[in-house]
Amino acid sequence: MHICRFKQPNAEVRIGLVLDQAVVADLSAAGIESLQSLLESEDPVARLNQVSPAALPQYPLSEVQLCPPVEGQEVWAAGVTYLRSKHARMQESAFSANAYDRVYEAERPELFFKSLPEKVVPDGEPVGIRRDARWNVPEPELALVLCSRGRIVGYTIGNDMSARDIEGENLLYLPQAKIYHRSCALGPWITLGVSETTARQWTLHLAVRRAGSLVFSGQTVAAQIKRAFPELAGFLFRSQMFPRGAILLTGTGIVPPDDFTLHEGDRVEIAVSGIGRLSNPVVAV
Ligand code: DO4
Ligand code: MG
Repeated sequence: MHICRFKQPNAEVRIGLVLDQAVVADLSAAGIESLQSLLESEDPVARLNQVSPAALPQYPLSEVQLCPPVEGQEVWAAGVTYLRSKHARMQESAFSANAYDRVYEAERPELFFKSLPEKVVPDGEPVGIRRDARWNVPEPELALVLCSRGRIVGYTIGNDMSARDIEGENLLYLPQAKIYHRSCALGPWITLGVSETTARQWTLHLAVRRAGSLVFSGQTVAAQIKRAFPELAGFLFRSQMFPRGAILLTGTGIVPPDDFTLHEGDRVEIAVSGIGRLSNPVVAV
């Protein structure tokens, strides 16, 4: 079951149920006016099962604009959760190699703030590469959708855009490497009613196209994430409040070679088998 935020030209944002990845049914006609009211309910899937999509106004997805699948949620990210990411980071930075090694093994995960909700880039809109960085990469990540009680209520696709030269120069530069204009994309929608066991079987696939040609592709499976999802969510909610819920990216396991950097005009496509595809062009910011 996929739910989205969408807009028609000159209209308000609505919540939609995505049918066959082709049509969106407007849930406002069923009294569902916000993501938060749905995601905070005791059982969002049961609530949606009471709705008859045939009775709702429906629009082809190609005729609506998808909005980021967040309302008031802060976006956070976990790092160094895949062995691949630990190895890549240790190579990237002699300065910080020890820190990456330690955090992969430690009880406490690496968690960092990624984006305010209003800054999130939706499917189709440009993600940014920093003009003051030489080495810019996408990070395709499975994202947990958490309600205010810290429960995992759904999944979406995240792109944790990163400036790896800035990150590698000094760990204290991490916020500049990770948090800048257009550095976080989420979408295209939220997938509900899936267990962790099922989500861990999903494959993540990254393709980067330049002038129509494929310049990088890679894939991984969510089962490679070292930590259980409730463990990551549990640490995020320790001594912290998220009254509007939160999104938590679970880290990257697809790392392009060290001589690869994104260019303005590239297109980044991230497909997660159980969710769909998040596709964004790249602009310099
Ligand atoms: O500190 C490095 C960030 C790591 C990260 O974002 C990832 O592994 O996905
Ligand atoms: Mg990341």
